[in-house]
Amino acid sequence: MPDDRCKKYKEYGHLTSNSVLKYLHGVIEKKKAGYLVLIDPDVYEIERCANLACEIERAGADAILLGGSLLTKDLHPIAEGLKGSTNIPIILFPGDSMHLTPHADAVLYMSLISGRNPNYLIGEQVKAAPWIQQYNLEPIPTGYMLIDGGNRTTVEFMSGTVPIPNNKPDIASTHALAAQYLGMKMVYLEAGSGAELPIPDDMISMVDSQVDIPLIVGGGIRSPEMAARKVNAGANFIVTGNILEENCSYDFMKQFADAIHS
Ligand code: 1GP
Repeated sequence: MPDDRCKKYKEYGHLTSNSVLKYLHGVIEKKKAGYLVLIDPDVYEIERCANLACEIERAGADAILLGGSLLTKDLHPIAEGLKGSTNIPIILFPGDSMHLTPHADAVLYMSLISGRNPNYLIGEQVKAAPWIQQYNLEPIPTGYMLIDGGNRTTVEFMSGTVPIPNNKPDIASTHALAAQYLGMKMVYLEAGSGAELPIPDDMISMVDSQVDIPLIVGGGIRSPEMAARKVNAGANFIVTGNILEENCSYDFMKQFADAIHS
């Protein structure tokens, strides 16, 4: 059963426009930076989704990202459970073109621009396009960049791409600039879920200085203090996934939200 306390959050009507991208820009304007909680559908039980979404919203997160590199469960009921109990956007974060559901508001329409695998540059996007249209999802064109996080991650293995070395901020920033010139609306600097090393601050700063589009940073962010440092370096959105799988308490999520928003 969903937590009753969520009803009051429904009434706030955070989504005043139909555009999730506009909403995300509004978050940056109002709060400087936003907090995105990543839910890996393979990790959470369906029964927990309603309460979990409610807790994430109450804790102050700005949106829920739903997805992962690998999907072994039925995404539809999980997304439906989350969406039915929160008023913050559910944004799909798909590992490939099969990871889509109509029970979401938007999808990060990503091209893995750090790699040279045509399937993740354009192949999966072509396969996904008719389903995004049919499901009436808002696509948010995103330049997705994998950066070496010190260990091999699922996304590296599944995509068959080589990450950008984490001591090469110039390579990252030129990729981000290319993403902006190609018309992408966001850049995602990804160290990989469970990365030993998060995206370095100097890389975030250099990318931030090069592009005007919002910068999402995720992978290996384990503490509110670390999240705040990434915001100070120039991140517009912080993603946490793994660490909440170990401790998804309201208090811990709130600490992240507060650190990111302040
Ligand atoms: C992974 O960036 C996200 O795609 C989040 O990473 O699970 O390490 O927080 P973590």
